[in-house]
This record gives sequence, structure tokens and C-alpha cells, in this order.
Amino acid sequence: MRGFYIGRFQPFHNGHRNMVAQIAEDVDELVLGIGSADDSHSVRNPFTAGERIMMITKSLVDTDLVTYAVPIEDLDRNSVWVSHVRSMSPHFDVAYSNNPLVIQLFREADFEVRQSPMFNRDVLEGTEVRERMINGGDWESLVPEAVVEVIEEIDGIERIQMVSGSDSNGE
Ligand code: NMN
Repeated sequence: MRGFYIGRFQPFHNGHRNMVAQIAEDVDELVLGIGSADDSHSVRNPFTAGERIMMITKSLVDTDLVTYAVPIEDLDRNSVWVSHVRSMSPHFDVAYSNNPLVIQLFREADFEVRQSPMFNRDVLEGTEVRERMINGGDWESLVPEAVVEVIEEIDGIERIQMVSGSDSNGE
């Protein structure tokens, strides 16, 4: 049994990791779709697909689950998006998402979709992590240790602060 879980993973945070741990109870293999793969260097999508793959691979190195990270570029046409996903991904039996549009599109394409109640949208949303990165707040406690290391390696905080037009020192 193989699952498919798409997110932007900007960055991969503890909510994502908890979701993967929960999915691992259902499936043997999991395709992680790296959504908006063509976007980077913006406040909403600061990290490249390759950098996000690095975060995911290093964060999941200790799990037994077999995972495949597959970059999925955005399309201007929602009605054919599931076909686009299928054209890029290994075959999967069930889709996991908490995103209403993603859920709707997969359901219309007759896929089984499962949602996770464990996902704490308030604290663990990517928006909160990115705001803390921009404002000099504690973002490190919201992500796996491996993600902290990747973001340090790529000077990710400097990048997101530059593209947001601010910096934590207010200079
Ligand atoms: O729930 P998030 O983390 O936003 O991830 C969903 C991903 O799926 C995003 O990258 C989003 O752009 C993508 N998506 C794209 C289309 C499209 O390109 N038409 C439709 C639905 C979802």
C-alpha cells in the first residue's frame, strides 16, 4: 500500500513530521509531493524544491517508512491537476491532505482522501514558522533538528529576511 502526501513544506515542520508518523501506521511506502516545486526565493515559498527535499530526507532518516520525494510544479488549471500529479508520481492508493482544494480535487478524481486530526494548524502552520524566521522569533522549536541544520547551511534566515524586505535587527 502506497500513500501520497503533498505539501509545500516551506519549511518541513513538526506538524508535517507528525503527519508522516501517523501516515506510516497505514502504509508501507509514501510519496511526498513537493508542491509549488517551481517557486522559491519568495516569502511564501522561500526554499527551492531541492532544499525542501534535503530537509525531508534528513528529517526522516530514522523512520522505517520508504519515502520518495517528487517535485510537483504548479499548474494554471485545477481541473487537470490530479492528472499532472499522477504523471509525475509513482502509483499511489490513497492521498493524504488537510488542504481543502487538494482534498476536493482528489475526491473528484475518485481517490480516497484521508485527513489528519493530529495536525495542529494554529501553532504548526508554515506561515507561523516563516513569520518567526522573518521577525527573529523562535522558529527552531517548530521544526525537526535536521531542518535547523539545512536552513543554517543555506543561510535561509538571511534569505527570507532579504526577500521579505526586513531584517530582525530593524536596520
Ligand atoms: O497544502 P500546501 O502545503 O499548500 O500544499 C499543497 C500544494 O499543492 C501547493 O504547492 C499547491 O500549489 C499545490 N496545488 C496546486 C494546484 C495547481 O497547480 N492547480 C492545485 C492544488 C494544489
